[in-house]
Amino acid sequence: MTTLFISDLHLQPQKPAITQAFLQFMEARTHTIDALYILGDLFEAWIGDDFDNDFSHTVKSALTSVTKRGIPVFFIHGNRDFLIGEQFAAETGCQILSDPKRIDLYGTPTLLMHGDTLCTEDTAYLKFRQMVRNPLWQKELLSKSIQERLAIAQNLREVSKEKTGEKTEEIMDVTQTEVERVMAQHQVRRLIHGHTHRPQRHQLKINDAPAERIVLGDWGNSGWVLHVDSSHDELEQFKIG
Ligand code: LP5
Ligand code: MN
Repeated sequence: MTTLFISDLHLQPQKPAITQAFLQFMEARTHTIDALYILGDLFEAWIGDDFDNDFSHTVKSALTSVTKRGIPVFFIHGNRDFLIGEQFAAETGCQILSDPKRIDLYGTPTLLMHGDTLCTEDTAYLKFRQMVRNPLWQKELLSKSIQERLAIAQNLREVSKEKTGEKTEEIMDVTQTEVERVMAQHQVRRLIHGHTHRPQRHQLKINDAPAERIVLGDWGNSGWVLHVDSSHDELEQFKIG
């Protein structure tokens, strides 16, 4: 059987074709798999599990229908949906994993990450990340009203757009030495992550042995899914819309 990996769908009510592609993916592609891993940024923005609307309900139902069939769905937080919490997990049956997470994938130790922490030259972002991943900051934010949280999220997006416009592409990509450090630390020869929206399979060496970094793509005009089984793997791009 196969294990599937997706990330960076950035689901949002304003982009119904991508939501539709996700719903279809969940219905058509998850019947004969061992597990589905979602490596972050499933949502464009998530302001708390207590914010429910038709859109979030639809996405959650699609997840629930898969987990109810006994297919494990694992989730790693992204920088847009780090507020997904225990309530979401309980409602959908998804299991939230730490970042990084080392798994045994058909006998091959594999490291899973969202990918943002690999961008060590983006020091402004990492400082911001440290703030928003602090449980005390999150608790305080989650105690605010939905209206306030929506306004803060919108404000953060505007600041982020402005700041990313000022950063170079190199700063916003992974740092090779950090990739090698993390892979060596966790003793893996395979790393799978998203975040950078630069789908690619990179061959590298860890302690002189061949290794691979597989970068998942974001969903837009096309979607990306990595299939891994015991004998082969494929990073597939498919058309949306
Ligand atoms: O997201 P993307 O790809 O555009 O850019 C990311 C980094 N930006 C972010 C910020 C998010 O986009 C913000 C949206 C979050 C939505 C959910 C939030 C819910 C919480 C609030 C409601 C309860 O992750 C960007 C990286 C880029 O990836 C590439 O890796 O560079 O990093 C930044 O832009 C960060 C800036 O450099 C620093 C921003 C400092 C902002 C300080 C404002 C403090 C206001 C506090 C308000 C409470
Ligand atoms: Mn991201």
